[in-house]
Amino acid sequence: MVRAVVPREESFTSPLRHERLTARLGTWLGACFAICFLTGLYSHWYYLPDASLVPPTRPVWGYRLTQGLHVLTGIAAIPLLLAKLWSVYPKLFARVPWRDVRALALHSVERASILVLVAASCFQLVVGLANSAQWYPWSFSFRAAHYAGAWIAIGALVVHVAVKLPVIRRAYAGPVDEQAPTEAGTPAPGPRRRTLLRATLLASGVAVLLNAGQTVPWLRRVSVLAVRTGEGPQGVPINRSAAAAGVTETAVDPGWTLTVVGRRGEVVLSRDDLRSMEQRTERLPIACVEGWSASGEWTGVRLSEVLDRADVPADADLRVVSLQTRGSFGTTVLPASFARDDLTLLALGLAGEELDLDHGYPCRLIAPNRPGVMQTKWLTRIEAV
Ligand SMILES: Nc1nc2c(c(=O)[nH]1)N[C@H]1C(S)=C(S)[C@@H](COP(=O)(O)O)O[C@H]1N2
Ligand SMILES: [Mo]
Repeated sequence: MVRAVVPREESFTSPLRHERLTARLGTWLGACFAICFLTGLYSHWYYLPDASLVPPTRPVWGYRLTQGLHVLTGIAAIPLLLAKLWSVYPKLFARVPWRDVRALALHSVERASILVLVAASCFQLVVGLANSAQWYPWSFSFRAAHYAGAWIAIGALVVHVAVKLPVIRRAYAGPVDEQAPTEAGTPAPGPRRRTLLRATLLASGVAVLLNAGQTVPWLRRVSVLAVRTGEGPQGVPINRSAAAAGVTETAVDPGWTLTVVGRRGEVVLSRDDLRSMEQRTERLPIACVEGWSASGEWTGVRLSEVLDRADVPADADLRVVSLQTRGSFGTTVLPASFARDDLTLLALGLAGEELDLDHGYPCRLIAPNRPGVMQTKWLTRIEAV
């Protein structure tokens, strides 16, 4: 008989499971989700087509910080979410009030909203983690799906907190462990809820430490789980290599030129032309949307000086085109405020050396406070849009 095998909510008797624990786990999880959501929105800003609302170019490490926080709070959320699901899963077996239509309706709405919350949260964390590992076992657009998932998760979270507010208040009215003695007059044996709460927070902290080295240089040696160690030619990791982008021949062609299209036709610059202009060195980070970041000493020409040579209007946004023949990110749009920033370079060198082929030789874009994915390598053409 089914009844004999399917447990009931009351079948789960661990005294660790309690709204006092669930509420506290929920607070930490909610904080992680809030930071993830806000930093994710910030990142999304860079992809908006609206030219009137352009992200700022300062601080230069802004995107590095927000993207690092985004990925690390997402990682911290995983142990918290697992512990929280463990603390409430007996509710899956709660009795359904079949006979009372009103109660049944309420029950169903509540269940459906929790299903949406749990599904969206799991989806966001799994897909986000896979993306930070550069693993795309799906065919949908990561960015579109992760963005839609974020609104669903955060919307369901707000509803959830509103619905549970009375429970949350009650849960916080006292400490996580009641001091109530058992029948025998002694505290219940076994671990206490406080211990479980601390262990979960510790697990989150360790998970963060094991990954943070991909963006915090002095944690590199601790972060054995980090997908990017921070190693790479000239002290910066490589995202897509020249071979993967299909530029190994075109990029080293001695006849390479950069074409800059301005108001009165185009200006064609060789590498020697660029070399003969004033060379500047700026320390700017590459902050990849996958969560790793690294700072580099880039040397090259100020982009605005090149644009002036070609008579490009000061308020023009630019289309920046690379030699790349395969895959995405070969072309990006650079807003005028970034193009005209004094720190924005057409880099020819990195760490005092000629730019490595995999870092974008012969010439790459590097701008302050900009997602790594938009720091286009192996440039061939720049034009006003
Ligand atoms: N043409 C081109 N430029 C590109 C890419 C690319 O795939 N093609 N990848 C971008 C991404 S996702 C990042 S994070 C940075 C990484 O630069 P690096 O490999 O020099 O560290 O380059 C960006 N520039
Ligand atoms: Mo990236």
